Order: sequence, then structure tokens, then C-alpha cells
Amino acid sequence: MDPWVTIPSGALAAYRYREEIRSIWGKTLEKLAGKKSNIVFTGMPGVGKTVLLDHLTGRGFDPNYLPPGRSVNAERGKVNRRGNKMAITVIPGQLSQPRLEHLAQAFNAKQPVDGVVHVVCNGFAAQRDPFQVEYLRENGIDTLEKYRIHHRQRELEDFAAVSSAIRVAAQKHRKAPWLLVAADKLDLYGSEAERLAARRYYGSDGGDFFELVNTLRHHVGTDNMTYDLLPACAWIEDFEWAGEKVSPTLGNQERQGLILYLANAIYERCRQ
Ligand SMILES: Nc1nc2c(ncn2[C@@H]2O[C@H](COP(=O)(O)OP(=O)(O)OP(=O)(O)O)[C@@H](O)[C@H]2O)c(=O)[nH]1
Ligand SMILES: [Mg+2]
Repeated sequence: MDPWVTIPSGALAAYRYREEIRSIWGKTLEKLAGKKSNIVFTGMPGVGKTVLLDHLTGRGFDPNYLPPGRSVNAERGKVNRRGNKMAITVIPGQLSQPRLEHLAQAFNAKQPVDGVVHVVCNGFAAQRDPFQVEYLRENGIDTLEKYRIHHRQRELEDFAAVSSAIRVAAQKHRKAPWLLVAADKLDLYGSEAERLAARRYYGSDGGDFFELVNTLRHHVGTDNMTYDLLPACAWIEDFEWAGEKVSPTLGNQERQGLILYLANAIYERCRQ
């Protein structure tokens, strides 16, 4: 089944669903603890890393959950199990130290990085810094189309920085992590055509993002690094810029289905 065409859909009662997702996440953490390795979540500010991880751990499906806003510190994807706390790290998009330095720290930890979940969102990054909002307005980013082009460009720059950190880690541990790109905020894609365009951009020859992935794989050795691209959606919400609004095209069942699909994909990679 191609999740870009037939969007996975869950139909479990909320509490059953939470149990299921927590169980997959718990198994993932156990695998990582057994191998003494970890997973790093990367991606630029506002793409949805924290909200996504909160849903992969099940926490996000608590009835009172609200997205927490801009992250300042690294976050851990723990489920209440002793000893597994450090297995997942989310690197905040906005960093007080130079980004490369922070990334290098995460990838230079004693525990090797087993996998990287890199989050992107096809130009729908939330802009939560009022100075940035003003800067964009003053610099001609006055339509949603321009906003998305601008943020897709920032995504490329961000991924180039992440690629450098992965190369360093691959050299140090003589093993490259698996790379999974989660194309988040799928609810904001208007049509199947738009989904397929995103799949090409991030996952096929000729796509600007995919070219960067190819360069990275070329450097670390294509056989050493697997690459996969999956759609994701952890939150359903309108997106607005300069008076233009995009309304979600997915519902809660698809959100559940996509999170389960992604959680299973991460678990499968940790099992190997
Ligand atoms: N429509 C929609 N909005 C989303 C989705 N996921 C997150 N958002 C929105 O995007 C905002 C940013 O998400 P975060 O998870 O905080 O982003 P982040 O990548 O952790 O950002 P930093 O902490 O700044 O690095 C959230 O507050 C939500 O408003 C999604 O799947 N769909
Ligand atoms: Mg965050």
C-alpha cells in the first residue's frame, strides 16, 4: 500500500488507540536500549517535531493535550520505563548555540545514532518568532505561495546542516544511521496531486530535497544508508499567512492511521 495515495486510517476508540501506540513506542525504546543506540529527531523550527514525537509516544492523544510552542531544549521521547530515557532526542530547530555545534553534539554522543527522523512540512512551518514574521512581511513574503517557497528553501539549508552532522557521525562510528524523512502536516495538502508533487520533491530523482539526500548517501556510501520518505500528520489545524487560509483535508482517523504507520516504520528499523 502506498501511504501517499491511500492514506492509512485508524478506527479505534481513543483509549484503545493510545494503548496501541504506547505499546509500539515501548517496544521501540526497548530495542534501542538493547542496542545501546538512539534516534535523533531533526528539522527546522516550526515543522512539527515536538507535536509529532508527543503523538508517537501517545502523550499527544491525551484529551487535554495542546501543542507546547517553541522548544528551547532538547526533548526526550520517554515512555515511563526505566533506563530508556535517553533513547530519543529531539533537537530544537531554533538553537542558542550555532546549529552545527548542537547537531554535532547530538551525533557525537557516546551512544551511536541508530536512526534519524528528519521532519519537513512542505513550506507550512509555523513562524512563531515575531521578529521573523515582521522580517518576512517587510521582505516581500506577502502571499502564502511565497511563504511556502521561502520555507522550503530554509528546509534545504537546514537539511544540508543535518547532513554534515550525519557525515561526522558516520565517520566516527564507521556506520551510518538510517534516515527517515517524515513529511508532516499532510492535512494541509489540498489534493492527491499535491501529495504526489511532495513525494517527488522529497523522494524522487530530480526533486530538490532528494538531490541533497543523494549527495549525503554518496558521501557515506549508498549501501551504508537507507532512506525512506513517509507522510505524517500529528495535528489538524488551519494554516494562515497574509490573509490566505488553508483548511485541513484530513480527519482524526487519518491522523491516527498515519501516526501508527510511522510508529511501526520506526520500530521496524530499530528491530534490524
Ligand atoms: N496543520 C497541522 N499543523 C501542525 C501539525 N503538527 C504541528 N502543527 C502546528 O505546527 C506548530 C509547530 O509544531 P512543533 O511540534 O512545536 O514544531 P517544532 O518542530 O518542535 O518546532 P521547534 O520546537 O521550534 O523546533 C504546532 O504548534 C502546530 O500549530 C500537523 O500535522 N498539521
Ligand atoms: Mg519543538
